Amino acid sequence: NKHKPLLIWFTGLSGSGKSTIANALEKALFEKGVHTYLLDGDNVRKGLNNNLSFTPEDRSENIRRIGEVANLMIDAGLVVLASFVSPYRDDRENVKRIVGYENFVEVFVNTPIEECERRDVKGLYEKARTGEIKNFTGVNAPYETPMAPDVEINTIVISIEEAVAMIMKFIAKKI
Ligand code: GGZ
Repeated sequence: NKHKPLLIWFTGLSGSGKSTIANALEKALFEKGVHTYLLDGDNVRKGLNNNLSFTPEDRSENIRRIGEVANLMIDAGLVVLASFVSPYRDDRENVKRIVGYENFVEVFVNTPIEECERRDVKGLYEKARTGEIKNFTGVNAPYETPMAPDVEINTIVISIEEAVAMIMKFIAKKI
């Protein structure tokens, strides 16, 4: 099955649903015979970027390296999905420049922080509130919302299936 390479970049708060949607999208793409690779905290921050923390500088370096890795994967012809908080506009813009504007799709998973905190899947918001975790995005570190995302998803009102369909529709003409 022939298709063009692409980077689908998911940005949003911890617990917003980025990885859940990215995983569901990857499955849908696989079923269409598209070759994908999903980059996320689990496979990047534990390996390549295991020397990086959550200071603004380290987050920028985290995102820069992910952009460069995604660019190599694009060279290899893959449709790359990347799921990272990526709270800084400049860092996301830098990734876009690295892979080329035509190869970049930005998906903003815009779930309100109240909902992310209510879910608190990993108990991290609780730890951030008590001060056990410093620099936690949305609590004591900033999140700069995308100005013009290609797709925007609020998981309070949009199901995973609907989110996948929205992204599929947007990328159909690109891959
Ligand atoms: C934000 C943090 C932090 C801090 C640990 N701030 O819900 P999660 O657990 O699985 O997703 C979050 C993940 C964020 O890593 P990223 O590489 O995506 O961040 S960035 O793009 O900003 O570099 C969360 C966990 O790691 N986590 N500490 N202080 N999220």
